[in-house]
Amino acid sequence: MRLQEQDHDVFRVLSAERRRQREGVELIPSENYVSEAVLDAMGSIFTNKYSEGYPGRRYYGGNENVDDVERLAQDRAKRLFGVPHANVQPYSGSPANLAVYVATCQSGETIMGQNLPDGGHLTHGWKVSVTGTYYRSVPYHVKPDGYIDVDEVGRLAREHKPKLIWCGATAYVRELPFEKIAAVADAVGAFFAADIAHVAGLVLAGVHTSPVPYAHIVTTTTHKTLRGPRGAMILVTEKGLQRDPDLAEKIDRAIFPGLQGGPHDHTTAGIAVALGEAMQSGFKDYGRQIVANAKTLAHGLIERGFTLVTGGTDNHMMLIDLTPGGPGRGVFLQEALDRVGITVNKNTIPGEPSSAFYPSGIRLGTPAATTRGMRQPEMERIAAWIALVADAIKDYQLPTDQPSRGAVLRDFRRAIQENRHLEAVRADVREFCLKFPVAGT
Ligand code: DSN
Repeated sequence: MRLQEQDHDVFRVLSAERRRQREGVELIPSENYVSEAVLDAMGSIFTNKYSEGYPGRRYYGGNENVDDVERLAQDRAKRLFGVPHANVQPYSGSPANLAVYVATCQSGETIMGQNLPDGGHLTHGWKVSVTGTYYRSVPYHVKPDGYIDVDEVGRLAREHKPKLIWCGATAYVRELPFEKIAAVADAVGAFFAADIAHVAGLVLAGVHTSPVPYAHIVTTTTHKTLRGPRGAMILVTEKGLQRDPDLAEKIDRAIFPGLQGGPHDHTTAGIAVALGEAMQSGFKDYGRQIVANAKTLAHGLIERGFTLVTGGTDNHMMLIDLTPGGPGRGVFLQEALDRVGITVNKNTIPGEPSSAFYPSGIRLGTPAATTRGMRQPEMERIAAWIALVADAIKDYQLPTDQPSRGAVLRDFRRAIQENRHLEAVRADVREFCLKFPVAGT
């Protein structure tokens, strides 16, 4: 029996999500829309199988087809990125990154990564992640201009002698300085891991530097600019194998049996399909268009009076700094944009004056909109809508005393529901979006 007949409750929610994706503009820079082919693989019977181990070395029978699909994914990853080893089993980015620690460090040893409020990722040593509690984390920062402070990376590395240094970010709008940070890591004898979760698709399209010549290990999720299913990969480079000939084996053992059990074979199949898509010549055009769209959107926002961290973007993403209107206002703009069908996320900005829950920035980007076929003229329209929405809520301020925040937010939520201008924008956004179909919706 199909879902529609069997389970009305789940089907109803799924239908609502289809409508949300179809009728709204997705600007969260870590999200994307997969193809029908990736959806087919993800929804396939590969989900029925257990296959602990690796191709040819499994702990269960009946894995001849899983072996083939996993080898396909590995081979495509190796060819695309130009690396000798790929592990495609991590359930997602966080376990992939954790495996890098397990393979290279002992608990309590020193590691370095970009500070989370400065755009870094939780798993690069932030204090509430196990990567910041099981290891001694020494974070590095961005400079007042928003660019990574490479001099500080060098200073801290010489002082603290880390075992592992990360370069990669979750909210960084400029080219990642792989070569410079690799030089620091090499000088102090640290492993250098590049986390390219956000920019993997841009690397393949040739619009972002590849870390492969510089890093020992590269991790990436597969669902962002790479446009595959939710999953991750760990790549070991030639440089990594020169540093430690057992590094690939250590990474594989860290994933299984170190951290995970059976791989999600339907996801592996989806990753293989997405990597096949990334091998097509059109993928380079896609990557170039993501960046062209981001630059147009950034320009359109700046023209309308917004302040952007670093003053623009080199990649797929931008960060609006809302502090000129008051600290902690990200929540208002995120929710007001949600109201009109434009999805973004509130985010800390470097030097955040408020908090992670009530941050002062908005993070937005173009990978998903670009997949839909939106181009520069559409980015102009989106910038105009964002400005209109921001103007409609400009008088809302986050109270500094926490107890009054609930009341202000309740008033705000009621007001944006009742606002007729926002209702009109919602209708325009819906009509606009229906011209750009989304696979699976
Ligand atoms: N939280 C993800 C992102 O949105 O960038 C990264 O883990």
